[in-house]
Amino acid sequence: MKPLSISFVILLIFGISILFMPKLVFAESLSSKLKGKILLQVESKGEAWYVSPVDGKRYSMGRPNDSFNLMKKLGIGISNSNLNKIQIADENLIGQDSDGDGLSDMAEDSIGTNKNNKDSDGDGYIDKDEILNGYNPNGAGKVTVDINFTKNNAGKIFLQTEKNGEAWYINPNNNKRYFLGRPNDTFNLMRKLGLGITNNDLNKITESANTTCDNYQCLITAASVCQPILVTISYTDIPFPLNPDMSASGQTKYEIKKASGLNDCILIFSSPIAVLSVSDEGRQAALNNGMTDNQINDQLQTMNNSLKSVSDVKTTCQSNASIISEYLTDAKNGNTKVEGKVNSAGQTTTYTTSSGQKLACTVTN
Ligand SMILES: [Ca+2]
Ligand SMILES: [Ca+2]
Ligand SMILES: [Ca+2]
Repeated sequence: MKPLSISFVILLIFGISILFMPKLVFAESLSSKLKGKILLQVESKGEAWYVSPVDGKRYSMGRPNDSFNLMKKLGIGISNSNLNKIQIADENLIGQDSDGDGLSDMAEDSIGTNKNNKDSDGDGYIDKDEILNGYNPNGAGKVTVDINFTKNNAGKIFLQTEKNGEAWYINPNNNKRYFLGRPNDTFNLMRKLGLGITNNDLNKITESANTTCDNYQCLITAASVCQPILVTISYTDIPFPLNPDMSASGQTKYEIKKASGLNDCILIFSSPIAVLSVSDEGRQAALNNGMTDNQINDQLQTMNNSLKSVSDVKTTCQSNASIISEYLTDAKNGNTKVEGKVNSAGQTTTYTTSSGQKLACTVTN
């Protein structure tokens, strides 16, 4: 057969890319159109999603506490002077209200008005009326709303770094900021502001790994259906095999991702980040042997530095969800078996699960 000419190959690649382009462009425009919005999965049980304006990915809102934590996690720090450029919405301002001006104590702490005085600046207009009508509740005149600043930040969640990290959501539909006071307020607000979306359209937006899980059980549950998730599992006081007076604490990060094809699920885990410590008895024994406290600390430091240098090596395993979840169950029970030997470069390790399934894992960095 005659070899294909380079120009023909380029033409072919170009032709193929044209074929796929409309779909890709559409998916991207849908995601960018929905940036910063809350979506409700109407064909399902009404699950709520937030499309981050930062990365364009969708984040599951979960239950009230999950959604509140998610907002805090995705929130971006902002100064009070910048936050004040955005009009406040009449939402989530109720709650315990010591002075009865219609603004909760929590909201007043955040906004900076006096929670024990209906009319903080004594001009005859109560705090809430001033705020909702664009007047400064703490002094004369109006508050200058900066609509360009607001639009540039539409859909974001801001955290007040100069206060106590209170969260505000900038609603792209009306360019107002919504106070995310208590976990239930956040959840109810998100449901109220949410737009219905079909499963088909929702699937065009990349799902972000969920990060609200921190134990093997929820990792295994997610893995069993290949639900994307990021999990950090911490451990403490694990005996150190080389020295009974020492113990290790630290964490391991796991990630589950979807892939296409037969082996359609990916597990990525990083080598544990471990920190060694010495027991009081161990320290006393070393002191009795003539070591000084400084020498003990230096030795610990040296050991921890060398541990640090091997941490964060990532291993990637691609298989089906049931094998991955079985492997994780074995790992949880301290029951993982390595099959045969690792390959010559030490890059691939094959594990055998308790039911005899094989899982090949590759070092990826
Ligand atoms: Ca009040
Ligand atoms: Ca007040
Ligand atoms: Ca006033």
